[in-house]
Amino acid sequence: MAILNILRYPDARLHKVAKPVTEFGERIKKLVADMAETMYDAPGVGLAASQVDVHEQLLIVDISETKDELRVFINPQIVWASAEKQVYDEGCLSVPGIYDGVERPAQIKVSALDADGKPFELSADGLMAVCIQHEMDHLMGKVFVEYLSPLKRNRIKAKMLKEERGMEREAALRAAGRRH
Ligand code: K1U
Ligand code: ZN
Repeated sequence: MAILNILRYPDARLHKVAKPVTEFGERIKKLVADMAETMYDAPGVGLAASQVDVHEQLLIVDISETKDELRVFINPQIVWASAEKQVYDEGCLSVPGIYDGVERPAQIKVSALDADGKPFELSADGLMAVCIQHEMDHLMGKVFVEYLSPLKRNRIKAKMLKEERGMEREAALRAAGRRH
């Protein structure tokens, strides 16, 4: 298994639209295992393949306290969504440190394939419903900050770019230190 690099907003690759998975086998099993290790290490409660620069329709979720209830959704589709909405303070491993309210349907029914390519349906509410919808947005190239006002989004973008420059400076200093 391996810990994968999580793309950080505003990386343009986060806006790519994922393609359906068409072949099931060892490559998908390894991707799921690597994504799970990456999500638990972060830590997070969900992760979409798009966030690790794999633009295929695969997402994982584990909202359990014990971190032993991993769910895999491949080629997911929302087949029903409630008229009732809920607002949840969402976070994102691609936008670390930022949490803000997003309104979404409170209950959903999703159809998807599991890691073996077997179809299933799941009804979800609460955090599970939030998380699945958030991860499905990633597969469509959408990051949750796009639900926020342009003012908030631009502030977040500026903060993330400043942090990125800081990380690049630190990496350059470390590399220079290794040369001397
Ligand atoms: O980046 C992601 O898509 C994962 C994201 C999922 C999510 C969480 C909350 C609302 C909507 C979507 C995260 O996991 S952010 C981190 C987080 O919420 C968390 C981390 C540790 C323990 C519990 C939650
Ligand atoms: Zn996210």
